[in-house]
Amino acid sequence: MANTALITGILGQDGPYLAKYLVEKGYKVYGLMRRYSTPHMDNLKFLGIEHSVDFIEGDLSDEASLINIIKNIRPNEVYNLAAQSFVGSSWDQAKLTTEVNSLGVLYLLNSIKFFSPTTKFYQASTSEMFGLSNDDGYQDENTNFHPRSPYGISKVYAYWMTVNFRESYGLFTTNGILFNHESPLRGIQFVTRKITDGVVKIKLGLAETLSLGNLEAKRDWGFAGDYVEAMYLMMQAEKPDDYVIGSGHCHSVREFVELAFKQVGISDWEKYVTIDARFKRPAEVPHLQARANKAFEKLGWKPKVSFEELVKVMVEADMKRLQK
Ligand code: NAP
Ligand code: F7E
Repeated sequence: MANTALITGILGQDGPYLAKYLVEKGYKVYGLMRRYSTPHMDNLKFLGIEHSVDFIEGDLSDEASLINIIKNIRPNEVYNLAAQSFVGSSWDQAKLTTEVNSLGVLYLLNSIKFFSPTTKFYQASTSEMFGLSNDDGYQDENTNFHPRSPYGISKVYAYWMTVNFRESYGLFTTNGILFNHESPLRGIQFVTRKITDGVVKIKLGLAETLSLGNLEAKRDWGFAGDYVEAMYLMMQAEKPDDYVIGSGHCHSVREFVELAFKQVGISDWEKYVTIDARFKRPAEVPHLQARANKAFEKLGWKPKVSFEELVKVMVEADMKRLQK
């Protein structure tokens, strides 16, 4: 019988990449989505897999909906990708962020514990948990957490709850501590996609300027398609464990902007970029850079798409979309 997987957050960025990856491996994939008046299937359509997923309605803030889903499907694997994932909004919507990102994980873990204890569980943990912690310039599985936003804090709770269900009840639960990963499916609010969309609009004469916040923040950016493979590999490991996933390379927002403009043939980019305090964070995470040696060695995982290729792919995709 085919392996079954439930993916929460199926309509976001990572959900469609993971669904495609698992479908190609022969999995039957269920996708949990909220109730919408009009569901937005664009990301699944972009990858051509909107007909390969069985959709189930549920919400991470509604425990009973999760219990029913786990009880009825009893999937082999649950990938919990659903979240209020935008750091910038988490100060203004701290309660919602906590309910979905922290309590939602507790609800899912309890549903598995009581109704399907052999189900393996993947938690979408994040480099935002490290925040200010940056001992030698890198972060790995031994780095302390010092989150800087309600988002980061909500994910620390979920991280430890995932560890605790493993230690307390012997469940197969694993944390992927993923550093920033992007793609043409990235939400438009996140800085990379905001930049590639804005740069292409300027090139096509559809916009005059691009407003950004802190250009000096540094991130370890990779390609989402590479990172979902790491999620799968963690779930196939003999023993459940927690892994940092990132490229090990770090670039500033400024470098991303410069490269994106260069991609469309604009070198005097400064004259198009304005700084707007509204896009600055009350507390910034200045520098994230992964030391992902554990994943390289134990999972045999390696990222394939470089920073330069990522910028190129994203700019090209926005150009194609906006030229239509
Ligand atoms: P995303 O594009 O924002 O997708 C998140 C998904 O969660 C969306 O489809 C959203 O539904 C869904 N969702 C939100 N609230 C929900 C609720 N109450 N019940 C059910 N579903 C809900 O995020 P992503 O970039 O794919 O990231 C996937 C996961 O990895 C997230 O948990 C994120 O926090 C984490 N993460 C991301 C990165 C990264 O760089 N991308 C790095 C580390 C960790 P709608 O489509 O209706 O909004
Ligand atoms: O910001 C700076 C901003 O919103 C990156 C999520 O997927 O990755 C993501 O969180 C940096 C920050 O991503 C703008 O201050 C400057 O330093 O693209 P972002 P994020 O906050 O790193 C982690 C790993 C996750 O887990 C999250 O779910 O860029 N920045 N100017 C800006 N950021 C935005 N959004 N908009 C600006 O105008």
